[in-house]
Amino acid sequence: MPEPFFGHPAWALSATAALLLAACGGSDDPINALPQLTPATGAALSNCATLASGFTFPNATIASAESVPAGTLTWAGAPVAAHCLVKGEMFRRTSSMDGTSYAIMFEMRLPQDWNGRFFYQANGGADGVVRTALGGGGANPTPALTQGFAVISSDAGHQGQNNLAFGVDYQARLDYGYQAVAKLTPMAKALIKAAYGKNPDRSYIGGCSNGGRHTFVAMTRMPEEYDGYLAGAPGYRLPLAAIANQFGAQRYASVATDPADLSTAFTSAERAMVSAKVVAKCDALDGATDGIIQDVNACQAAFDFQRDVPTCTAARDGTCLSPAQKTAIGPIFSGATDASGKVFYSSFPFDAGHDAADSSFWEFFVPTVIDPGATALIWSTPPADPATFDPAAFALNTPVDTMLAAVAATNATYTESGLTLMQPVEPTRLDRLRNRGAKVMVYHGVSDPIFSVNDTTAWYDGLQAHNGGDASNFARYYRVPGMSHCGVGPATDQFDLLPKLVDWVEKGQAPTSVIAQARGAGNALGANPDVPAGWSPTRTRPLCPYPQVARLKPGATDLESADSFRCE
Ligand SMILES: [Ca+2]
Repeated sequence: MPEPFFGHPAWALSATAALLLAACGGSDDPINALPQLTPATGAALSNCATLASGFTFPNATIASAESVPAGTLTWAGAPVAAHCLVKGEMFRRTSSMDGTSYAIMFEMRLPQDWNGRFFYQANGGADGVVRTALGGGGANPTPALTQGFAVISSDAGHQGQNNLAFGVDYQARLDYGYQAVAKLTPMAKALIKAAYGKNPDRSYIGGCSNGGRHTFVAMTRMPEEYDGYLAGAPGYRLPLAAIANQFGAQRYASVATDPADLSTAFTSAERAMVSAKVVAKCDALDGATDGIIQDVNACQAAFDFQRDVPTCTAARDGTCLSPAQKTAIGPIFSGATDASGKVFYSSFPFDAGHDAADSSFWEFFVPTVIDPGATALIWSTPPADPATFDPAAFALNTPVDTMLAAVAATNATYTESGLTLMQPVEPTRLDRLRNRGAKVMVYHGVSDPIFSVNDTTAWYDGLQAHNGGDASNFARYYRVPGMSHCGVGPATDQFDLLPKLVDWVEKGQAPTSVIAQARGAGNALGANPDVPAGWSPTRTRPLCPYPQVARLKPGATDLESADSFRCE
């Protein structure tokens, strides 16, 4: 069973987890030319079993190393290539704070036919699970392992997907925040050298959601360790996003007809109705009436939530929103605010995917079950007591200013705040990474209900500004209209940016548009339930490097093909 959205299920409880330019920049300009890194060259694995006993690294213990024949695992119905599976752990210890035994558990999958590259699979959610080290990512048709990468995956230093109580242990907080990646990276490179006789020629890190956050953190804390950074839906300000989501829960609670079910505040039918109104207003702005809103910015200017969504004059019936609903829900889109009225996280754009298959999970379940535990147990100083913690009561009754203060606080024990240990350090200042020839690619779904694409756009705008108005010679950013969190939504959500990133890093071939495909009926990775019935199941679209927008070519008529569109 593949894990098609590994940014996704880690946040999810198991029951719901099943859901989930083109300016060439400085390269033509000798004054501003960036160094060109050399391509990786492959090698063959000499021996697998000896890695169990023959490899040593400080603070690391190898538990097992065993050969995995081709086809033992499959991805999208295709066999995963023969490889060596190494399992181990680093920094085993017993916490003096909660008495728990902690370690950074990991697995590495080392392909028999190696391409000379290392891929750090940064996982989603609150980590806590060693997910299969395939380097799948999003709805990627070919996992990194099958592409020939040596791949590592870890639990980031604590066990239990739904166990947020690890946050009481300060070291476990730090490992989750940024230290697990820093500790595992040199070990992984050394293990690769032991397996193949040389270090990886090129190293990459990527993931979606919290995996995108790990990637952003590595961009700023480890600019020398990785040559390519591939971040999806980066929750790079995860604590603020989680508090914003609890702000949303408080607003929803004010209009929920069933206090035990926040989705009664903004039902599936109502969310679909809002998206239909957005589509009616914005779809054609890109030249194609095709259910996809490519011109995100023009849409935000054209669509007015208060004006363009019908206001109920009688009982709610799914075709309108009551005045009280509009009052409650409007600020969730315009951006959660603190007591002073300041937006502390981000606005969310209006788009076609507000009723995506995962939207109810993120909007109504996560903010009362997962966000509060993360806020109070992992990021707050001091943490709440896990034994008596009531997530829903915390989320619905705690003023957001209290939460914001707690995640920014420190004391003698928790000497780094939740914000500090989770967030990248000055993420718009990537000079060290840039100047050594490393590259960055980022993607984000416009309908993402948990981490706002607008927050990522604000990051990229800041990066552009820091680089004289154009960062495209080392960092490119792709918005995916209609896509929800790391996948699904009425979108072309299947694409593979990793080979594009490799070509950029190692050959200097900067990516332009990237072809994405819908996962309609019959897709090998499983159908996306949000693909509209009127679409070809294999509809394609170009993803355009921001700020470009895909527009219908003059005279083009085939709305199912990327060939009909161009990035402008
Ligand atoms: Ca359109």
